[in-house]
Amino acid sequence: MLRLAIQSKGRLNEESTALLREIGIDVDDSRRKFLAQAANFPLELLYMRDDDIPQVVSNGTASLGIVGLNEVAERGFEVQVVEKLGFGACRISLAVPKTVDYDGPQWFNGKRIATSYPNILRKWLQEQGIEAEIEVITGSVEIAPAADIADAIFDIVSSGGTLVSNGLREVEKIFWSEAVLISSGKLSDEEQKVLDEMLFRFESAKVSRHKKYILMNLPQASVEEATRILPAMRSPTVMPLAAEGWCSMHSVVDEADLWEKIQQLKAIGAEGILVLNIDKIIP
Ligand code: PRT
Ligand code: ZN
Repeated sequence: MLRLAIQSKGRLNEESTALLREIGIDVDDSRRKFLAQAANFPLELLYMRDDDIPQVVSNGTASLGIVGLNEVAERGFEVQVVEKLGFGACRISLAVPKTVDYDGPQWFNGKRIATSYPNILRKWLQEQGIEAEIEVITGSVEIAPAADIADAIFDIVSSGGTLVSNGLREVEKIFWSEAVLISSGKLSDEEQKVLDEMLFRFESAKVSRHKKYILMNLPQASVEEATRILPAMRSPTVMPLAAEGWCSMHSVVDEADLWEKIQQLKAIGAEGILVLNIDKIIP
């Protein structure tokens, strides 16, 4: 049985459980127990605050965890980052009141900076040779300058809206984060097998995301051109139609290119184009 620690509530909780569901692991978090077992996979879920996840993984209480890379870097516990999960993207930045005449990192010399990420900040200040005072606060860091607790802040930014609404300006982007799967690095052979199966499924989920299945009727004479437009995984499937000189072509296309490809296909005579969602692709 493999134990995976995930955030019990907060920004990463929903997407962590959605990702597990996407790879076919049934998680029932309706009762929000501290510890819950997946119905159809040898996985046990440990629900906790994100701050504690790096520690429980490093000490082996859980073999795996899903947490922001920011927490991994800040806490400093020894864990392995197994996989980037592609959600929870954010950065940790230095921001100053928008009225400040900011002239580069040296501005921070002698200033007070409020943050919940003192370790990441300290490291950056040292690298830059800046002497500043770090004020550790755990919530509502963005109000620190207005409350005269600090001259600047070092906090998580995603859209930037929170900074703007607090009269702050992002001046240095220092650390980039997203949700990651971490491991204690001390898995038994059996646990490793379960992890390998999860990674295989993650890969399939990643490949299937933003892909569409496309099929159309095509004049036989346009097959070569259409194959250039739709390269597919190996090569598109072409099947004859009852109508002479026509065939049906099936392929997979990136959602981002979909409309451009459809235009190109129509231009070479494609008709009756169907676009379908893909549930899974097993490469
Ligand atoms: O209770 P628990 O300790 O588990 O949760 P928490 O309150 O510590 O964390 P939570 O749920 O807020 O965030 C969990 C993780 O989500 C973080 O550690 C990051 O890895 C990631 N993440 C992604 C974010 C954001 N985006 C984010 N925007 N975490 C926080 N924010 C906050 C930020 O602190 C600031 O207040 O959102 C505000 C900024 O957002 P914008 O969009 O206005 O720039
Ligand atoms: Zn937290």
